Amino acid sequence: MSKTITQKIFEKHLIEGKFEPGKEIAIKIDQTLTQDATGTMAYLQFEAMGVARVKTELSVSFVDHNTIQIGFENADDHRYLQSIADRYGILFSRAGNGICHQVHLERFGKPGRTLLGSDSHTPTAGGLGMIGIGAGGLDVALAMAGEPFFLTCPMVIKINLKGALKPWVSAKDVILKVLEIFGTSGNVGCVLEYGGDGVETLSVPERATITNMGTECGITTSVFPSDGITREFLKAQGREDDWTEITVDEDAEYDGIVDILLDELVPMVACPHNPGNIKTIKEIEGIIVNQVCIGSCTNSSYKDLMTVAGILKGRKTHPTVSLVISPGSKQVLENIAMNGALADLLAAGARVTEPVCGFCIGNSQSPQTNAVSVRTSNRNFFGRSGTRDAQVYLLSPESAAAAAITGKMTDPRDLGMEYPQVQTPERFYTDDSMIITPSLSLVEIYRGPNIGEPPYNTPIPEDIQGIVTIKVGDKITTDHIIPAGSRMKYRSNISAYSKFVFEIEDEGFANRATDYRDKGKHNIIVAGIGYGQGSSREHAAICPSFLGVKVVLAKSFERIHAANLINFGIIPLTFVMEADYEQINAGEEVMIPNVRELLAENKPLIAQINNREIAVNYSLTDRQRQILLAGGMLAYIGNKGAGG
Ligand code: MIC
Ligand code: SF4
Repeated sequence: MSKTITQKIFEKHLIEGKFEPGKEIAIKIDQTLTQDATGTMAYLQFEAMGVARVKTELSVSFVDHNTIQIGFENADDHRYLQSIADRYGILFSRAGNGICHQVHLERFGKPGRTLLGSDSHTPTAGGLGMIGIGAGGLDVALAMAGEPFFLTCPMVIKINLKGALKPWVSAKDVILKVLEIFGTSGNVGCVLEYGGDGVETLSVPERATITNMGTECGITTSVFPSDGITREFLKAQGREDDWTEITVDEDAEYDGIVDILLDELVPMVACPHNPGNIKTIKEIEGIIVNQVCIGSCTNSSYKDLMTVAGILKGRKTHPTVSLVISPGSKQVLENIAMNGALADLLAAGARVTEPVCGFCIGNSQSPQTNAVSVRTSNRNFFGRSGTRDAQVYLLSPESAAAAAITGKMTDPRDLGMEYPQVQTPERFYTDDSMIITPSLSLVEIYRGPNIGEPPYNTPIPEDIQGIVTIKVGDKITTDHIIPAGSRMKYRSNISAYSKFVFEIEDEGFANRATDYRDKGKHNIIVAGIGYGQGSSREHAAICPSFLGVKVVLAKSFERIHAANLINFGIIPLTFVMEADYEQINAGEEVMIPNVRELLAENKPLIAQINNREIAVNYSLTDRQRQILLAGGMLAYIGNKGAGG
């Protein structure tokens, strides 16, 4: 039978179930990655599993998010992570070595393998022909302990790329087009598999831009074939031996096919405050721009920065624009330093930062009040830049460089210059000295005062006797639930971090929830469609669970967040009739009787609100119901034993 690339890789890794879309399957994970902001919690949970060393082929711990180091917290976290890596057999990519996804692509990714990462942009690895999936830290910890990863077997949709991109139009415009077609919700359980003659016109980092930002569609992952271009990339990294060919079989059947004509694409932009809010640059031309940020795991490759350097060479940044450039990795920075392009960027007035997430996560370079900030990153959620009223637009490096020069939104085709065609070196300068190999000795684990305890919840009670502590609308992201930016340094300290839950939506939430919890009431969150979009941060479940949230009742959930809620003992319930969302208000008392019993028997639930009754639903596997009943994954595996 003819097979898609997705099916081939999944089938090679199946541990439970069959490749039948919609059914639960379990797959073997070959590689894992963590980053520091989700990593500390992942490793605290890994330690609690009592496993002597990681059981994967390769596990890497990156430090790239919390590197600002105002106060001791970040540095203490880094040291904790380094000691854990050394002891348990994990490679440690030090702060300054680069953004996890870019470095993983350059140094570790292998076609045909599976990668589970505690970061939602782990699908970046799909640019190399891998299945890269984002998950909560606890699921990644389980994979490191040798446990399979459970997920719903995805449908596979082919994105048929035809032709070739015109000058000034680039990979970012392709993924912005995909976002225009698919939007940011309603795509749970799909893989986007790229094919067509246009694929061979795109290099691996360009493919990785596309698979990276595919995350914003809310899909399981995206994948490209592994072909001659993949081989060339790995050769330039000195890793040709890691290459294997993976292509789709002729006549393979897809669950859907969408054509994209590359020749017809034009420079695009995602407008505030959602990556699915797509226009062409021409439609918003002339808007005055205050800040331009180039970098992030979406667009910070050698090719991206060389293109920007080519555009800026001999020109100056507009006097009212602050131009920030964050290279994706030390490798990219070193290569552009050696060939002189870095000097061109500096001469143009760029503020070049160390290779980290930085501006993208809003923990530095927040723009001025009311600013228009244009960025090459992947998320423009409300408040994420660190400046509440900033208007953030997402676009390609070419369009960002054009705005840096003119001070306004500009279609780069109108710059009146020749497009700088970048030649990628046959062999990059590479130096892995910032990646530390573990000694596996019984080093003492360093625990500064910022390192807390692994989070446990209590089992699901007999009845939910609660109160609607907050009612929110559609497309609430994990950035709305628990902000990153300046608050992110508390990632290892749940009681401190929990004070900021829903800070952006409702500053009184945390106090109210604490008060209700202490009075013995269960907190309930009511939400619209696509609840929990965006980041994989499990803190968006852990912190509410710490505040006594037992139920989220929403119109629909995004995949990673729903899994995180279950892992931390919060029941994700949906409305049987979506219109009932209107029947329930913040501050109302809610009773859901016999939850424990009915959940155990997989029977429907009824929520009683004053004199009204609302039918609520859940779609949980046996395993997920057992996890909830136990009070979350740590309690569940405590009973069952992990990695044994
Ligand atoms: C993000 O881009 O939102 C993050 C920060 O990388 C998150 C992870 C986190 O919150 O630590 C993600 O994408 O998963
Ligand atoms: Fe870092 Fe931004 Fe990428 Fe998240 S999206 S991993 S914060 S660069």
